[in-house]
Amino acid sequence: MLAPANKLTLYTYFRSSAAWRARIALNLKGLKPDFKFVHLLKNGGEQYNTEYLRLNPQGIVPTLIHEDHVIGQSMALIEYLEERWPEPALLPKDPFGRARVRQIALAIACDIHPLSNLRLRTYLKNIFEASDEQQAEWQKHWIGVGFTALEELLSSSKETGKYCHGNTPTMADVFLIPQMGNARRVKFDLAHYPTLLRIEEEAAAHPAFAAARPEAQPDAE
Ligand SMILES: N[C@@H](CCC(=O)N[C@@H](CS)C(=O)NCC(=O)O)C(=O)O
Repeated sequence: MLAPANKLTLYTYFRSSAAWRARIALNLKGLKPDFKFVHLLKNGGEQYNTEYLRLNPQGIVPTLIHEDHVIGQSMALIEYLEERWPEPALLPKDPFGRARVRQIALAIACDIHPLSNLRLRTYLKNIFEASDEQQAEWQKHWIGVGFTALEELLSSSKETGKYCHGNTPTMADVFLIPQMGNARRVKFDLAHYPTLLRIEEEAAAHPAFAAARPEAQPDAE
């Protein structure tokens, strides 16, 4: 089922990996939102505009609007899509499987991604005078800690298939692929993560993932 285009609006920024998650999930569900672009660097960061802060007081993207309801936080908005448009399912049916998929997604959303966020890097720079190289080292360190655990989790489980859980994309892949993109941006060495690389390659051939890539976005620079 497709939502009328004028009823779904996504506030996004091409480089944002959290918005990238939302774009993948929308594509997988066959939903076509209107895009509103929030440039995180221009004009002191458009996420800090009064108008945007009214929608998302955290000053972060993505934000989804549906039927006049405003939903922030990528996990919350993707779970919302899953509940409103259950097919194709991004969570398995069985409770253990659902927990495993959420475990993978949350390992990224809570324990890797926030440590690389723009405002955190800006703080490292402004308060601790961290250079660009030092900020990149910081990011690589925390990506390494998180990816080492994920590689172990995925490579040691029979539940892992072509994707993180089985042979079709789930919410775990929706979170993993953009984080792989972040890793590549800071030239993190992915050679030690064969399972993550294999899943990334699988997803790259899927149209919903391909269309969500930063470079495929209308606001890409
Ligand atoms: N936990 C949030 C994270 C959102 C987030 O951190 N978005 C970043 C871009 S990936 C952002 O808007 N950063 C703005 C800033 O740091 O100023 C979610 O999953 O939606």
